[in-house]
Amino acid sequence: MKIIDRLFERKARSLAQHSSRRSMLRGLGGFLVGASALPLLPVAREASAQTGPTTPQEEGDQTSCDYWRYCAIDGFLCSCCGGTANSCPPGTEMSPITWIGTCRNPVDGRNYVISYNDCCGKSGCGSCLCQRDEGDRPIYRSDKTNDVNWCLGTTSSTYHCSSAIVVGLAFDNK
Ligand code: ABN
Repeated sequence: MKIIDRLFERKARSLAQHSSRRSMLRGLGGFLVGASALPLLPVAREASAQTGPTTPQEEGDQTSCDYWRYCAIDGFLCSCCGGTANSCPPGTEMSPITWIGTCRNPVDGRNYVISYNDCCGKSGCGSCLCQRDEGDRPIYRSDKTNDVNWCLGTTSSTYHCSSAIVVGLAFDNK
């Protein structure tokens, strides 16, 4: 038993001699700096993006042409055709080619970039035709042109309806 006691005593003394308050503070400082850098990691930024500015507080009737996201739309509202403002009706395919608008959300007063994705693969929905055209530009600015069938890159080029997806906050133009 004495041998074990002596061994522990020697270890404890050695530890006390070779560690100082300063080195302990250095270690603690390093830990705190490391912990504060965690939110900068891509995984943390991705997680906050999912609950961040791309999911604004909003209200309104998505089946009404007056709904704030439709400020630059021209087409049948997918939310009247079995889909939603964010999704295509069953049996149709969302076009990867879009046109872009900037609309003011009345709830928070901020401007958001909206991607208008046509839904394709069925004949024209025929309900809730909505034409608002804010910021619509001729075809030479194709990213801002709404009066075009954007069913490109899809299995079928037949237009059915248009969705309106919030993709992010717009830069302030001051
Ligand atoms: N982008 C909506 C649309 C589709 C077909 C024709 C005109 C407009």
